[in-house]
Amino acid sequence: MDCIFCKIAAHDIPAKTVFENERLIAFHDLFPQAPVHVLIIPKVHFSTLNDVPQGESALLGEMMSTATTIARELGLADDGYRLVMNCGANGGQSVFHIHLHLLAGRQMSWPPG
Ligand code: DGP
Repeated sequence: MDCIFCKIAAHDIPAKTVFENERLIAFHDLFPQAPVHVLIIPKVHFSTLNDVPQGESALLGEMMSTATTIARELGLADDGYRLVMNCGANGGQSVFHIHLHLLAGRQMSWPPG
């Protein structure tokens, strides 16, 4: 499958990795939208949130809790940060391998664009 994030997960193409275990890998976004912009992805391929079966909900929870761990480790927890997962075309998703955005280092606005 020609998926850029599968290739990053397999270490076939480089990324600035900040966390890795058997199920997840997290790395800096190539086109950062904030001073800190990290992507947390599962190593297994799901194109969108719609494709994640209920039985895999623990994986989504682990992505979220890993984001909080990374935020703490990068010293972002006290000032705050934003976690975003875009789903599908209207959600603004451009890479079709699910990923959680961790954005920090500036004041976020609301509503998002
Ligand atoms: P989204 O629009 O929610 O699908 O976010 C995809 C993000 O992936 C976007 O912020 C840019 C980032 N991205 C795309 N290609 C690469 C890549 O090859 N390496 C890294 N590190 N990030 C990428």
